[in-house]
Amino acid sequence: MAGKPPAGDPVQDAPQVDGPKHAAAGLPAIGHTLRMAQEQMGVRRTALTLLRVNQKDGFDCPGCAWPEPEHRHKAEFCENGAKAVAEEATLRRVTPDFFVAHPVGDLARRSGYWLGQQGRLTQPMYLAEGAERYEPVTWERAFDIVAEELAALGSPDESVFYTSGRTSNEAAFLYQLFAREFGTNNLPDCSNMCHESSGSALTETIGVGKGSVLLEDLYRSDLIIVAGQNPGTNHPRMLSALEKAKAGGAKIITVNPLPEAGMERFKNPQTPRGLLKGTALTDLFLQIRLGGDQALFRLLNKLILDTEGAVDEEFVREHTHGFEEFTAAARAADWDETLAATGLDRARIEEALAMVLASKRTVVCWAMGLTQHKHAVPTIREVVNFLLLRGNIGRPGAGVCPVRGHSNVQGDRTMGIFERPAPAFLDALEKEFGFAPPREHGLDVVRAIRALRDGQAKVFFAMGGNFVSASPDTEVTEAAMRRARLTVHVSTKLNRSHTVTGARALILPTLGRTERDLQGSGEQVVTVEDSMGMVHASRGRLEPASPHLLSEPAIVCRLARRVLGERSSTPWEEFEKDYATVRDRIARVVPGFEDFNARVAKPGGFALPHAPRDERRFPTATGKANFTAAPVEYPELPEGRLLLQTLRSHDQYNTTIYGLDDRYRGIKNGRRVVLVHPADARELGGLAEGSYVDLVSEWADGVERRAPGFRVVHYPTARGCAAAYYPETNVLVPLDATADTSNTPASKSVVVRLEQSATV
Ligand SMILES: Nc1nc2c(c(=O)[nH]1)N[C@H]1C(S)=C(S)[C@@H](COP(=O)(O)OP(=O)(O)OC[C@H]3O[C@@H](n4cnc5c(=O)[nH]c(N)nc54)[C@H](O)[C@@H]3O)O[C@H]1N2
Ligand SMILES: Nc1nc2c(c(=O)[nH]1)N[C@H]1C(S)=C(S)[C@@H](COP(=O)(O)OP(=O)(O)OC[C@H]3O[C@@H](n4cnc5c(=O)[nH]c(N)nc54)[C@H](O)[C@@H]3O)O[C@H]1N2
Ligand SMILES: [Mo]
Repeated sequence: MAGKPPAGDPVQDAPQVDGPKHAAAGLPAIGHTLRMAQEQMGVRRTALTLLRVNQKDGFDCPGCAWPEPEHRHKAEFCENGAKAVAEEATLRRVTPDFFVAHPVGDLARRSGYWLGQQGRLTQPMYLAEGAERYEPVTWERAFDIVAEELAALGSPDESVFYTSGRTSNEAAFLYQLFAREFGTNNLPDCSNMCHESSGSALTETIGVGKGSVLLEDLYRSDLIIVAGQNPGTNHPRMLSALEKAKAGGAKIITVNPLPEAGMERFKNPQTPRGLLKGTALTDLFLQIRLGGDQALFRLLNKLILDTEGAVDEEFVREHTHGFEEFTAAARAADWDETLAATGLDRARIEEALAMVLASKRTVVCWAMGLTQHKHAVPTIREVVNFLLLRGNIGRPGAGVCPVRGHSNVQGDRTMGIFERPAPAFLDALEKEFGFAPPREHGLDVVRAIRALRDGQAKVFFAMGGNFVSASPDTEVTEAAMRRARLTVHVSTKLNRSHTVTGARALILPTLGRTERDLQGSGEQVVTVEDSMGMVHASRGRLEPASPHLLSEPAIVCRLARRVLGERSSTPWEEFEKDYATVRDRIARVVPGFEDFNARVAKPGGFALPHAPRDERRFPTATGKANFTAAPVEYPELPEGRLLLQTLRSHDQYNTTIYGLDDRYRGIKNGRRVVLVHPADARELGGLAEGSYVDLVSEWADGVERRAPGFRVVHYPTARGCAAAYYPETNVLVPLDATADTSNTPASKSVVVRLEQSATV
């Protein structure tokens, strides 16, 4: 079965494998960073740019949403942050000539990696109906085209306004304001595919859909549980925080189907010890089956209830609701069922329990490993039950810590990017801007795809991101996009969404975080909110990639003026000229932003209020923290099948591919790999290491979804659980396979069979 990867992809994908590593960062990370950064930016720009990341007068790292430590006298080294910066600050350019050489049909055959490597977009480009090539267009003409298509709609609800989480608070606030003045709540965002499950579960149980810990809490905790997260790759700076917590005496339990190098040992490149030996981070590794977390936490909860004196009774009495019903459900938890659901052994769970009982201050951190399952919301609710039982919310050193992805995804939601806005938010908008915002709920990502597919939505506008590649069920999503009248992307770099278009399409090139943003009133700063609710300023310094770029706020303001005209009394021109005037409005509309301009001018910014954390007040329907009692669920695995999780390699940022290596997992020079436990490989008919298979997903609708030509890699994953990279595998995730309540695609548990590959 040996062979080569499928033909047709211009990027040579020929994976080589040398086994998982057991430590992250260290000297190799510095070497890799400098090499990648210098390839994109040259030596001088690399030095100048990387020194400004996350400094008090610099720009916010466009990488992840992990917060900055308070004393940032020197740049905290982060390999993947540096790659994100280099990707944006690259000296490569996509000019109009490029589009002459590459008709859109040619671009559609290129890999995402190749598209991204072409460099920064430099001019607005237009693909006319029936045309084969994008052509340069003026900004005025581009806004006219959008206005024309919006005016032709039967209702504002036939338009969709997507947001990816890099957009600043100012741009996001203006964008949602424009969409709502236009008349729709169709504001899906990447959050719908990301932490929506966390938001749903937390809002219901503690009344605030955000994490309840600050960095100091991590440092003070006794026990940190990291479940369903790979910080060594996706939140590298979190490893320094975990190291510091350990130095203060904290223990760490890691819950993951994969042994991830970063959680094993962290070699902090900023300390001499780190460079040599590093710090072992994980004290106890629970190698769980995909989707087994709810069962695990449910059993731990039963065991806590069964232990004399383990429940914080005063907290439960004073601050919670639903304890009786929860207790009844938890007492029914069963060892055998839990062992089957989790694949763990009894001794490990007992060890975990001992650590839980020994801890007075426990934090649970999680990311996509918990949020992207059918039962993600009840799983996260069970984590909340677990913390509530021992009073671990609203106490220093303890709490919930959903670790966000995109650098401002949390802020965008705070600014009103949400298809189901709270009535109080709409009331505040109405009062401030004097128009009646639409009250009906809008479309999330999955519903927007259905609406486009069914011809109910006709204009798709994206503020950043790569909707076509990030969304599930690639073939369905692409066909949906092609049915649109107009697709518009505000982007920094070329990606697949520019090549799979509606009848007409626009690419609107914009400034990145690293770049100077000069407007009528002078140089502008923007603001962002990190994963822990800290708001701070970001100021870019680099010369923009091209003189034709507009900032995201400018694009929204000009579009709003063109589309809304006399209908709107909002001072769009003034907003574009001076973002401080936008912040004045945010201060009046969004709670917690009072005196915004003055507070954000202080180095380090400010913390948004969080009632459960600050005052043990729970703004839920019951006025208390809610215990919940859902039935335990876990994925079923039919004979001869595997559960596939779709995850990130070390060399990518979502759909942006930086390179073809996944260093910590020992994979080089290729992405079409599937990680399979050697015993599963044997049982599935002897899938040899290095053989090639097609991944075929099986779903209730009977449609065959196939991703061809993946190299089998024998890997120490949990039994029955395979792993392969996203977005190559999004073709396998059925559009209707989503989490209950949050509607997030269940991209971490896809039932697949492996077939010998016919394409190689
Ligand atoms: N360099 C880099 N940084 C990034 C990103 C990037 O692509 N590249 N993306 C950003 C974004 S938007 C996000 S949302 C975050 C994503 O950050 P992560 O959530 O860390 O990203 P994934 O690669 O999806 O990894 C999921 C992890 O959960 C584990 N896992 C999967 N299923 C289960 C399960 O059922 N139970 C348990 N316990 N574990 C499970 C996987 O083995 C893996 O370790 O990172 C952000 N930061
Ligand atoms: N199968 C599977 N699917 C997934 C996931 C998974 O784990 N598995 N993860 C999901 C998650 S967690 C997320 S968050 C989504 C990500 O979904 P998106 O956020 O839509 O995707 P990205 O790949 O982050 O978007 C990259 C593009 O953003 C543009 N961009 C970069 N910076 C800027 C900027 O400053 N301004 C503007 N306007 N544009 C910019 C560039 O053009 C770049 O090509 O994918 C989801 N899809
Ligand atoms: Mo995300």
